[in-house]
This record gives sequence, C-alpha cells and structure tokens, in this order.
Amino acid sequence: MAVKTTCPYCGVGCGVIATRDAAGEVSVEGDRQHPANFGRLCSKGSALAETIGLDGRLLEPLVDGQPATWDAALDRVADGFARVIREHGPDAVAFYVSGQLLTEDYYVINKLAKGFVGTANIDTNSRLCMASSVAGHKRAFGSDTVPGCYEDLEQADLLVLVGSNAAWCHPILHQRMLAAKEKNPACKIVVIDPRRTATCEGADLHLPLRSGSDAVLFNGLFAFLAGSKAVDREFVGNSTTGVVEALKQVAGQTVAQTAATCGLSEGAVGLFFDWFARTERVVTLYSQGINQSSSGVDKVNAIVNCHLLTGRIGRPGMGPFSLTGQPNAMGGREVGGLANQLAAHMELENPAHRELVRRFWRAPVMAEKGGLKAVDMFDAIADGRIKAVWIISTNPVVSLPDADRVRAALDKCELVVVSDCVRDTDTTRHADVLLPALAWGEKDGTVTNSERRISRQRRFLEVPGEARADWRIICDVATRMGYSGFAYGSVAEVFREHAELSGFENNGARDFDISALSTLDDGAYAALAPVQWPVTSEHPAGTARMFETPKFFTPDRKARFIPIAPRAPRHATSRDYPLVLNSGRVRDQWHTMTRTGKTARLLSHVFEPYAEFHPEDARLAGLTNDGLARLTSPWGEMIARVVVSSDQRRGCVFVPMHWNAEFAGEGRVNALVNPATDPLSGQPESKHTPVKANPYAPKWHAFILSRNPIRRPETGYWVQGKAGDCWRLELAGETRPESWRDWARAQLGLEDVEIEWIAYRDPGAGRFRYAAVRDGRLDGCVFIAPDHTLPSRAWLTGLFAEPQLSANARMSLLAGRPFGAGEDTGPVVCSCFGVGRHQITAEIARGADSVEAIGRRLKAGTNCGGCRPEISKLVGTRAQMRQAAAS
Ligand SMILES: Nc1nc2c(c(=O)[nH]1)N[C@H]1C(S)=C(S)[C@@H](COP(=O)(O)OP(=O)(O)OC[C@H]3O[C@@H](n4cnc5c(=O)[nH]c(N)nc54)[C@H](O)[C@@H]3O)O[C@H]1N2
Ligand SMILES: Nc1nc2c(c(=O)[nH]1)N[C@H]1C(S)=C(S)[C@@H](COP(=O)(O)OP(=O)(O)OC[C@H]3O[C@@H](n4cnc5c(=O)[nH]c(N)nc54)[C@H](O)[C@@H]3O)O[C@H]1N2
Ligand code: SF4
Ligand SMILES: [Mo]
Repeated sequence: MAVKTTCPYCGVGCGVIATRDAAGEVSVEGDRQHPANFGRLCSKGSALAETIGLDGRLLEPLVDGQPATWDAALDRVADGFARVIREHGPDAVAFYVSGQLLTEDYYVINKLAKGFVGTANIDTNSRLCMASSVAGHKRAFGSDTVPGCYEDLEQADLLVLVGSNAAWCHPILHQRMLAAKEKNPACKIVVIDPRRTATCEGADLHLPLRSGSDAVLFNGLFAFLAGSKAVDREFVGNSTTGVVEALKQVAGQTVAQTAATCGLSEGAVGLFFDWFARTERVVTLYSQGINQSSSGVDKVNAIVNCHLLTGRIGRPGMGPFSLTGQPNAMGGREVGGLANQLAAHMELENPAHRELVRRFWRAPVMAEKGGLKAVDMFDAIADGRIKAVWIISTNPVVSLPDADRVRAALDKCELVVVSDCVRDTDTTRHADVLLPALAWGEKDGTVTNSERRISRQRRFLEVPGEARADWRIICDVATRMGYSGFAYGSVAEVFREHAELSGFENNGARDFDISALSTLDDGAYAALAPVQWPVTSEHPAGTARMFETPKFFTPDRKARFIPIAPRAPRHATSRDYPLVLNSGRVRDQWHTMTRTGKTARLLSHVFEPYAEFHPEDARLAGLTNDGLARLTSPWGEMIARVVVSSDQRRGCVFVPMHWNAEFAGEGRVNALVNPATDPLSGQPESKHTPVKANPYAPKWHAFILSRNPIRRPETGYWVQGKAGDCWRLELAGETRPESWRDWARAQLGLEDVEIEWIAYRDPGAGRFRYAAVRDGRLDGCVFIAPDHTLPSRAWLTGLFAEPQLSANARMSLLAGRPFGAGEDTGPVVCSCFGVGRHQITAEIARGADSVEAIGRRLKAGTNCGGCRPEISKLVGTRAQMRQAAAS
C-alpha cells in the first residue's frame, strides 16, 4: 500500500510516498508529482522510515506520572483549567503550541482559547521562528503575505540568501536553486552570513558580515539603489507610500560606511550592490539570521524596502522571500496561532474582525486584546500570573532562550499539561498531565509550506496504544469544559470550517482566502492535491504569485516603505563576555532531536554538541580542536566539543541548538541564550548572546560502545546516542573510580555476567581499554584516557558489525588503533551511504577531483545530495568564489 503524504520536517514541504509491504515494513521515497520536490528528499526525509518505531513513544495518558484512562486525564485537564479560569480569570491560563501542528489541530486550539476561554494567551514556537517576518510583512503589505513561489527561485538571475543556511535547513529548495544556476550561467548566488556555511559552497559571493548588522547593509543597498537606474518610478509612485521618509533615513550612507559598519571590504559590498542594482530578476531569501533578532522586523523591512524601490515584487523571478522553518509555520499563521492574531489572517485588535469571527464561531467570550508572547508567557508562568499551561508539540525547556528559567517556571506552575508523541523530553518531565499524541504517519490533516502550498499529511500507520489526534484531544477537553462548537465528526469537518471562515465576509479584503475548499466532501478532502492559496471561485486552482496586480492589503491598497534606523543587538560583548554566541542547525538533526535523534544514521554526521571557534579566538582562549570548552553567559552555561575553523568569523562562536538533557549532560545552548526580544514581533535574539569560553579540562575522558543501552552518568560531561548497531556514550569526569575495570563493567551492565574480557592497562599514562566479547562477537568496549586523544569511534563501531572478531581485530582493540589501511572511515560525511571523511580524502589523494568523481567511486552525495557542499569543500573545488575578506 502506497500513501502520498508530506514530510513532517522543514517548510520546503516535500511530498513523500510511504509504502508498507506485506510484512508491515515501511519505506519512503520522494513524490515525483509533488511540486515542492519533484521526487527528491534530503537526508532527514530519506530517514523517515527509521524514526517511526514505537521505542520511546508515549502511548498512554499519564496523570502525576501514573498511567490513567483518557477520561481521567481529560477530566483533570478540563477541571483544572476551568477552576483556574473561575478563580483567577481567563488570562490565568495559557496555551503554548507549535508550527508542527496540523492546520486542523491549530485551528481548534485557537478557537478554544480566543473564542471560548476568552484569552489570547496562546502563543506558538513560531514566535521563535517567523514572528519578525509576519510583522514585517504586515507593516509593508498590510497582510502577512509571502508574495512569491519556488519557481521564482529558478527564474531569478540573482539569489541573495541572508541569514539562511539553506543547504542544511532547506536542502531540497537549495538543490533546486543550484540546479537552476547550472542551467542559467547568468545566475549568481550571494550568501550573507557571519559564518561560512555549506550554503556558501556553490555561491558566487559570501559576505561574512558583523553579527547583527544586516539592517545597515540593506539600508546601504537602499541608498545605493536610490542613486541608480534600478528605481521603478512608476511602481513607487502608483503603488507605494512613504518612500521619501524611508530615503531620508539613509541619505548620504555610502558604500564605504556600510562596509566599515558591517565589517566587510568595500569591494565586496560594492560588488553585491552593483549586482543587485543591475539585475532585474532578484529574489532575496531570508531566514533566522534576520528573524531571530531584537530588531528582526526592521531587518525584514530593510530588505522589503529594496524590493519595493525597484518594483521587484509580484513578477516572475523576483521578490523578498521568507523561508519558513517548520512544516506548518504558514498554517499556523493562517489560523491565527500567534497571541496577537485572529483566525484567517484577521487582527485580534481590530473590533470588526473580532465581531466577524465571534459571529462565525458563535463564540461566548472573544479575547479582546493581544495575549502574552512566548518569552513573556513563560515569565508570567514564573511569577505565578499564569497558573495553568497546556504545551502542545513543542519542547520549550530546550528551545526557548534563558531555558533554565523556563524549566524553573514549569516546576513552579500549578498545572502543566503536555501533549507529545514522545515519552521523555526535557519538557514532558515537568508535566502533571501527559497526553499521548499521534505522530507523523498516524495522523491526518493539512500543512502549508513556504510558498503558500497546502498539502495533505495522510495516515499510513495504525494508531499505536492509546494515542489520539491532537485536534481530537483539544476538542474533547473543550467539550468537557462545557463549550459547544467542538463536536466535529472528522478532521475534514474542521478543515471545511476553517476554509469557510477564510471566505466569510471577505470580498477580497483579506489575502488568506481558501473558500473554494470549504465545500470539499470527505472524499475530495482525502484526495486533495497540493494547492497554493488563495483558492477562490476566481482562482479555483490556486495562486502561484501574489501582488501581480500591485494592490496590497493596506487601507489605501499601497505598499509601505518603512524608515529603518538600525539598532545593535540588545546585549553587547564586553571584557567579561568577549564572544558572540550564534546558534542554529546542523544538517541531519531536527530541533530537539526527539525524532531525528532516534536513528544512528542521522546521528553519524554530528554526534556531539560542539562550539565552533575562529582559530585566533580558540588560541586566545586556550582551546584545542576536539577538546572540550565550557561556555558561560550571564544567563547560564554549557560544555561542548571544540571545533576550530576559519569558517567562523573572528569574535563569533557557533553552537547547534539541538542537544538537550535526554542526549547530553550539559549541552543545552539555550541555557546561555539571552531572552531579549524584538519590541514589535516579540521574537527572541537567538543569534546573539555575549559569552566567554574556557577550556574544560576534566581528569579523564572516555567513550563506551555497547550493544545494550549504557548507563549514563548523573553529572559531568556526557553525550549519548545510537551509533551503527550499538549505543555510544561519550563522557568525561572530575573524579576517578577506584577500579576502572569495575567501572567499565558497571557501565556496560556486565557486573555479574561471565564474559570474555580483553584489557589493556597503562595506569601510569592513565590509559585503559576494555572490550567484552560474547560468543566471539564484540559486545561492548570502553576506552579511557587522560585527555581527548581517543581512538576513532567510526572504526570501532564498524567492529560491532563483524560476526566474529578476527585475531587482527582483537590485537587492534588492544592497541587502540586499526591495523588495516582504510579500516577507519572517519566521521561520516554522507549519511545516506555511510561514507566517512577519510574515505573521501583517500579517493581525493588517488585523483578524484570533483564531487561527481567522488560520487562515482564511493556513491557519496548521489542520493539526497545534502553532503555535496561538504564533499566540494574537501575536494577543494570550492566554486570560484570571490572571498570577501572580513576587515
Ligand atoms: N537540518 C535542519 N533543518 C531545519 C531545521 C532543523 O532543525 N534542522 N529546522 C527548520 C526550522 S524550524 C527553521 S526556522 C529553519 C531555519 O533555517 P536557517 O535560518 O537557515 O537556519 P539557522 O541555522 O537557524 O540560521 C541561519 C544562519 O543565520 C546565520 N546568522 C547568525 N547571525 C546572523 C546575522 O547577524 N546576520 C546574518 N545575515 N546571518 C546570521 C547563522 O550563522 C546561520 O548560518 O530550518 C528548518 N530546517
Ligand atoms: N538557541 C536557539 N534556539 C532556538 C532556535 C535557534 O536557532 N537557536 N530556533 C528556534 C526555532 S526557529 C524553532 S522553530 C524552535 C523549535 O523548537 P521546538 O518546537 O521546541 O522543537 P521540536 O524538537 O521540534 O519540538 C517538537 C515537540 O513536539 C513533539 N511532537 C512531534 N510531533 C508531534 C505531534 O504530532 N503532536 C504532538 N502533540 N507533539 C508532537 C516532539 O516529540 C517534540 O517534543 O526552536 C527555537 N529555538
Ligand atoms: S527538504 Fe528535507 S526536511 Fe525539508 S521537507 Fe524536504 S525532505 Fe523534509
Ligand atoms: Mo523555526
């Protein structure tokens, strides 16, 4: 049985075909007919089948940690919320939800909060993600409209990626851009990012600007364009307002000044400005390097200003393009998921909109004012203003800034309800009531991708245990609280209501209109093909591009220029905290790893939380590559593996956002991240926190590989996960055990087991190696050293696959290094085929001189293609990129 569905990860929204064979084995492949990916999948999408197992799943409701019936759990939630509302008013409760909910789930939770409980204290993790884009769009267009479509990226002659590492975060879209560039030699790619990322491979120009200086750069471009032939006087005159004020703000700003403030060379900035001015078809793509800032909205508008001045919007191959992160970031905006929004792109603060929605919902008490945004919401939980919170499909103890404070807030909260599909997360640990949700493959509904395309997620698995769909759980609670209007018979019914509201008394006044879908019967909803909104009676097949006739959604239907006065990040570096902490994503992990962390394949690319430093900063701080560092900010601290690389800008350190207390001892970067937010969007400044770094030099370092799960330590540095066919634990400690041998046995859980031991001891040097062999096979091994110089894990992991340990392998275990050439494949680069760095460099030494040649010899890079930028870097055929030196 083959089912067409949509990938649950990034906002590219790739179509997936999931097939279950007679034995129940699931495989996935890209859907060739889906217009987002035309059959391709990235590493995360390709590994979906490996992440749907039931290990670690939450499969029954838990109340106070004890299994409970659904009736008992739902009553506890409904009664608890009702009591708090009765005693303290509706604003004493809150809902914190997620851009990973399906549109239907999202619709009903908003309806419940804003129309029935009567509070707008409902916010979403999209606050950490898209809020600045939403606010910027509204300021410029009067509506939260993404103007373009993916085809525009293929039709452009200049692609500007700002604060986006699309090669890792929107891989399939990035590959579409590279493929288009290949076909169109005139096409140029510019990457604007303080780091040299994988996205820079294949780019023509990289501007490693000073962290947080993007508004200066785009103001500089705006000034430059104003003095060029690129100005579209007709468009500016007829279709915009405010150009004079906006230009006044940048008057006299020169290329030289811009370059100096941004820490770039004048030549590089001039080249970028010149390309931009001379190229009609330009798309500016931006993501978290822009949004996650205390002046994120201004940065969005600084970009949009340049497109308005040149009239480059609403036409093929051009426009500002906000890349959305989550699979349903857009759907969340459509149902009004943010605390200051109302359903169907209406405004909570607009009385006419409130009245319209109230009538449509037959709502008893509409929320009257905007609610608390994510960071403020958790502050209110911390100080007791909010007494009950329901967290759905997000892991705030890991993902919110100042995360230790978030954890403490949940500890104090009277009633914490969490709906998740995973049993143990940093957040579920604080739940009074834990509700088991259906996961991808089990649930049904719709999501909207970055180009406004609505696609179906379809079920192809049985419902496991007692898990239920999120929309169903929400409606059951609403009904128990005594509210009518939640008695939906099916998810299709929820969708129809949502679609109907989008057209209700709309008459072209609101951009979001899918009224043509409100009459879908259950069969048509089940079969719904991917379609871009608006979908109306005039455009029944959807709409690829918005603003083709330049009418915007402001009262005068004109787009607005916004004067931008650039602001520095809220917290500056100082003598005590001299480095800027930047955070973001790695290629093969998804957020807090609850799903991608389950598969060895995806963990093989990056196993440990790391901190990447410029060589000079590493030297000054006394850090060595592969050693450990303790990072400290005024808000908290963490320990991470050191990576020294000239890809980093001087003064900046990059740490991935993914690791959490389930996978690592002290690996949560958000413990350090400052909680400053943008005053308009409320989005946190996740890319800029002042920190210091010191070497962390414990007494010993060790790693353990075992066929069985390994006992993890209570304290100190540790990181765990799957590796090949076994479990892997990295650890380091301050105190030495009495006997390393006993310790090793205990860690492996082999204290009382008769088993063959291979042991090597050098107490003087502090080096110990133990291997347990069962029936001739390697069962587990423990390596201990006084520093981080330990043998290759890739090689040792490989030994677990051997049915019988050879004499050679036994010797090499003792020696702590492989004897045969090529046995140590090195850290994995290509996770699809498990190809390691050493294999690639060996082929390069033998003459492979291109990514394609490596592909022919090793297959690396020939499936999802996500590792091609890294291979290209190793081959040294980095595109002939003009390196813009940081000054
Ligand atoms: N592999 C993977 N892909 C994902 C996700 C994932 O977890 N893993 N998550 C998805 C989600 S929800 C999102 S929101 C997207 C995020 O997608 P992206 O925004 O592309 O990813 P990030 O790594 O968060 O940040 C992008 C870049 O911003 C840069 N940056 C930092 N400071 C500045 C600055 O001041 N100016 C500029 N110009 N750049 C700066 C960082 O160095 C980083 O390379 O990814 C989506 N895709
Ligand atoms: N420092 C720093 N922090 C960041 C960022 C950054 O760049 N730097 N990026 C921010 C951004 S852009 C984002 S989007 C956030 C993401 O941060 P989170 O939303 O906290 O991360 P996820 O791991 O995606 O959390 C999703 C949770 O929902 C569960 N889940 C999955 N499917 C379902 C389902 O169908 N139903 C239910 N009920 N639960 C489900 C998962 O098991 C998981 O626990 O992180 C933000 N935090
Ligand atoms: S690019 Fe990858 S993660 Fe994003 S939707 Fe496509 S397959 Fe999924
Ligand atoms: Mo995001």
